[in-house]
Amino acid sequence: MKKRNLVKIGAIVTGVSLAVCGCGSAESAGNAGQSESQTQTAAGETTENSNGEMTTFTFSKISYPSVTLAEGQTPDDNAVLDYLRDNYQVDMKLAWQAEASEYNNKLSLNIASGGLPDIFYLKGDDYRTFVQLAQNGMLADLTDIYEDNISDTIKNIDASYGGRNFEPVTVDGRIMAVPAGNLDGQQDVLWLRKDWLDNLGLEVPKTVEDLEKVLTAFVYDDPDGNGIDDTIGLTVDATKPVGLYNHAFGLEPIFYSFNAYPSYWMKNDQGEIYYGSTAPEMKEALALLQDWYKKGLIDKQFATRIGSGETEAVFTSGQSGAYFGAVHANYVDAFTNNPDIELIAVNAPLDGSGKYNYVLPSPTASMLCISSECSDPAKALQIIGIGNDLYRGFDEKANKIFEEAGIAPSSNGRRAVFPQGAATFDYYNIIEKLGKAVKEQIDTGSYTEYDGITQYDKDQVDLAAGFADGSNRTEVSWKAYVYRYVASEILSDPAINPLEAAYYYATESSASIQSELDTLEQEMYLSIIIGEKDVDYFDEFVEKWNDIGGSTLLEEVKEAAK
Ligand SMILES: [Ca+2]
Repeated sequence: MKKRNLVKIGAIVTGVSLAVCGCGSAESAGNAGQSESQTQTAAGETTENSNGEMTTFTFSKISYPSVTLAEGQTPDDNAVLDYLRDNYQVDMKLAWQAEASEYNNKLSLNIASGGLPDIFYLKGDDYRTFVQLAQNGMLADLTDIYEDNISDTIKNIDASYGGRNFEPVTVDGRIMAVPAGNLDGQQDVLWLRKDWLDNLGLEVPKTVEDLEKVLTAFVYDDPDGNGIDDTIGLTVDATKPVGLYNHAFGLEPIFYSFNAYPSYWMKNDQGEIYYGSTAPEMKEALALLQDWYKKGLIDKQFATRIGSGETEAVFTSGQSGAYFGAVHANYVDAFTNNPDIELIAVNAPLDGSGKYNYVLPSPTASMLCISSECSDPAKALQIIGIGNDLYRGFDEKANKIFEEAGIAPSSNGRRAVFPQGAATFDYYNIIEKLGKAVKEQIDTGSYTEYDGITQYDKDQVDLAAGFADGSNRTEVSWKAYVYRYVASEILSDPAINPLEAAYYYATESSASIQSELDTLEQEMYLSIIIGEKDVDYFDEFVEKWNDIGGSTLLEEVKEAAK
């Protein structure tokens, strides 16, 4: 193992701050206009080594055991790898793969035994490992080669993040990985049965009080009109009542409407970092939820529904009228069970000043790292860009070959055989962007193609439009319609107020303390909401949280975020 001087975490964060303020190299890396004459990396154009020789890169990726591959296609021998070899003189050899749940462990073992693959995937939740690899000189420094070698597609995508995606991969001022950013537009929204609102003559709720009225009517006024007292208000996930960004069946938006930001490291008006779940604002939201539960507005059985799919079934079976989830969190079973179902997505409840608050996601979902032992990091960057263009379907010739080989156009079908696997690159605001195209198509009969639009995006427009005009009423087209038309539209609502957390990553003690803290916290939510404990138990929770390691984490986060 090559070792450089160990850089202290403070130094890393200095690099991070540089990227944030735009004075670091991240800014120029995100600027597509600065590309100089470079090896053309757009798919479909052959690049050759100056010596015409084959380059070999080993790689590791997530595996997809649930995907059935066509005969003759395996993760380490398939039409994609053949295409890369034949057209780009790169022999991609699968060093190892592991299921998502096992990937971090396998990577740790790989690091311990030495010999990292040339190109390897690293999950966003394994950020500490990335920092340690970068500090120990085990990653190729991409700072000076990124701009000239990454594809134009990824450059354009980078630009959409305004440098945000480079923040975590910039260590000590140097770019140490290719970031695959987390998309905006996946925050929780309120999903409601529009047909129930209409049946009862109710208005779309805006405030907490409005929502309480709607839930009360959903429970007590027979919204499904069958004369039986058989409906449920809000569906909640008992295994995790409160989660982070893009968490279905949680209660996050209720807390956000009280300006409480559970599970995030936030900064107060005095510039001090605190843990959102321990802030005094939490109590008001907890008191409200306890009251709602007592009044029967939250599913009375929710605490017992801990089996797989049980919570979702409460909504899809037609019993419940409301839940929180991202714009994509709609479930085809709801349509299968009731083809007449009508849903709407709403930015509610609003806070006291009319804002719909949410906390932005961690800037990086995952990354592709290049080992410092890699023989040609510049070429590795090129192949990452080429792989992405192929993955996104920008090369007609390749598409035909992949289709003939039976490589599914679906995400997981592709991820199973593409070397980049789960690392996907897309525009920061792609969900809103695609939603606008779908709206334009449905409202006017045509739409303007945006730069970098993929076949998948075009298919979504067609599916949603097909559902809207009645020519294609299937589960798949219903899903596209509800997600891309009904829900995505509210992402442009001016009431939306995205907030940045003060810090998104694990620190030194996270591995040993975090899970115990999380359990304590989730139990607190459950016991207070169902009234097993008084709201004042919250104060006891805060004390306990600090005692069993929360205060240590807070100090580490304050240090890391300096
Ligand atoms: Ca009923």
